[in-house]
Amino acid sequence: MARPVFILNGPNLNLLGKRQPDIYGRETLADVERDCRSLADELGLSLRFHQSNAEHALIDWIHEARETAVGLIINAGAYTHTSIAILDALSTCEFPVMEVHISNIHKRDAFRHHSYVSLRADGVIVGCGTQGYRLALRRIGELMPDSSGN
Ligand code: CA2
Repeated sequence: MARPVFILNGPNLNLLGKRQPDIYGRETLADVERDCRSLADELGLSLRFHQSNAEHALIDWIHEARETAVGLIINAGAYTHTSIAILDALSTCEFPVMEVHISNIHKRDAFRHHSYVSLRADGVIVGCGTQGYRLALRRIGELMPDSSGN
């Protein structure tokens, strides 16, 4: 079985497509997962896709990923701006880490401008809507050791 790419989603992202469509769009998290799975098949990658509102659950999945995964994509939600614990967990990972935000956090409240996750992320995609997850997945594909990408 191929080693997977983990896609982790933090607090309130289970509400995607159900509230604030002006900021986060109309796609649900299930739509995002479906589209990522279809792209992963195309790229020959296997996927683990999770969401939790609990910081410790995200940290436990990062620990699992560090033993089993080839890459990780994370939208840590509001924990992005607060969680040194998530940064510490990500800092133990040796594979590519991509950070995704659906909205452009730099166009929003000042407290969203700083990201602890960015201190470890190899790449950051903001403001591209839910397409950002697929862009991040393509980037992880490019960074695979047997890929011809940069
Ligand atoms: O833009 C993003 O992806 C964020 O990570 C989303 C977080 C926010 O705290 C970050 O600053 C930026 C919030 C996730 C809440 O998601 C919802 C989705 C639909 C309806 C309500 C909340």
